[in-house]
Amino acid sequence: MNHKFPDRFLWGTAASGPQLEGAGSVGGKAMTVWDYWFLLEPEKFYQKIGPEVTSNFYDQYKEDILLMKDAGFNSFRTSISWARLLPDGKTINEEAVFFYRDVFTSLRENGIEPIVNLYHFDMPYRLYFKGGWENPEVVEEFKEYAQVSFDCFGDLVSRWVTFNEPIVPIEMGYLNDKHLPAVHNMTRAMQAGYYTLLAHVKAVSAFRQSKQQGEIGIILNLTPSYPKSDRDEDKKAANWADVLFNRSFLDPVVLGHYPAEIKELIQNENIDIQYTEKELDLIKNNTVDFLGVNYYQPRRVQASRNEQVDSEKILEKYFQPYEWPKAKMNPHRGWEIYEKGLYDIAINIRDNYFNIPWYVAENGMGVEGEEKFMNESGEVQDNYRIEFMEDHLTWLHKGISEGSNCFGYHVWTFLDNWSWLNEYKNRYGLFRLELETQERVKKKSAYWFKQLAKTNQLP
Ligand code: BGP
Repeated sequence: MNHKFPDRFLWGTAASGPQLEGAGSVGGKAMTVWDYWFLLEPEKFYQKIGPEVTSNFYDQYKEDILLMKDAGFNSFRTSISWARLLPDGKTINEEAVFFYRDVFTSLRENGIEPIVNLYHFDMPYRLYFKGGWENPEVVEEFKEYAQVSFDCFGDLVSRWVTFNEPIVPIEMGYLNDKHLPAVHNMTRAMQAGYYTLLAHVKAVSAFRQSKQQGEIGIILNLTPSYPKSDRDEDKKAANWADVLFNRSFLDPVVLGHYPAEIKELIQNENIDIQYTEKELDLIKNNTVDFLGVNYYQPRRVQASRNEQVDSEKILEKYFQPYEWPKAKMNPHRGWEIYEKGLYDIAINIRDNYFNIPWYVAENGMGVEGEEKFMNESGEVQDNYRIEFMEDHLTWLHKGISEGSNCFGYHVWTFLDNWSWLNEYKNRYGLFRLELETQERVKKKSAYWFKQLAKTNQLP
């Protein structure tokens, strides 16, 4: 079968400011919640490496953009830092404006389209202390930050993104202890989730009102939920997982309203959250132009076994994870690899979300201990990563050939970067980062990707 992709397909790479930039306390940047957490509890970080330096893109972006060009990328989706652009929330940091303008200009000069995201888990520290996404004032501040970004960079950016994976800080910070505030509280989770959505919607509305050129969207991590069996209880459980982890953002941003089950959950559990009808109208009238999708792994779900769960773990009443015996696991990271999930997403968007234009905003393979795959000249022979991309792209291609409106694929990531929970343990890059020297070394997958982008088809 001919695996040719549509004309003008974006072959890109994805990254985020806080994971790539470094310069954590340089260039006028204020602290983010991650800088703060690392200062406070460095022992919580796996390798005790904080976000201060990361991959030093701040100093090396010119060389890095040439590497991207050389690898055949025609698109780069990254994020700008709220704490860098508006360190005190009001005054625009001119150094940040210069830096980002120069990055976007250099990308364009090298034939790479910047897709710019405003928020990638990096809450400014001063706003965290105001209650973060639980405080409606933070929503207003986000709207202003979005407006400043459009004003400063609108001539260089034609695709904007409000949030990356908005559900993740909610799940990890309010139902888990992997992001701050590290609590287990369903009511707070729902409130913070709602205000995150409102912040997104207000940024979209500001974008439309200021008659910006270009388009605006959001990036969601979609995890198709597959039931353990055809039994109704398991199918119902899978639906709950889908509603909570996918549709709680997907439906409002594309369809303009929440799924009915969210109301049911709020009533069942007596969850008291603040909202107004006017805000719901704003949600209805500010849907996105396009969708970015991050896909790594699916969710396998079964009906809950326990009716009685403590209030910290309400969701266990609705569904429980299930280990599918046939799952193919990434032996180097522990996540399931299920390529067909990307096809299922493509068809779901086609059939249930107006076939909205969408692109893969992240897909990639994290590997621990990649040094062992190095050849004599120090080049990582990452055949497993090539196979991973090839298999996912084969299913994506099938989705596109059946009419799904996907316009690009972005691999996570260009260069090994710092990660929230594991720092540099799992390497994802098509280029290796030598931590001690900051040297960038091409991996085998970078050669493969170049060929793919050049021919616009799978080999
Ligand atoms: C996504 C995030 C990225 C990135 C990636 C890999 O959810 O948007 O920021 O980190 O996952 O995950 P990890 O770094 O935890 O292996």
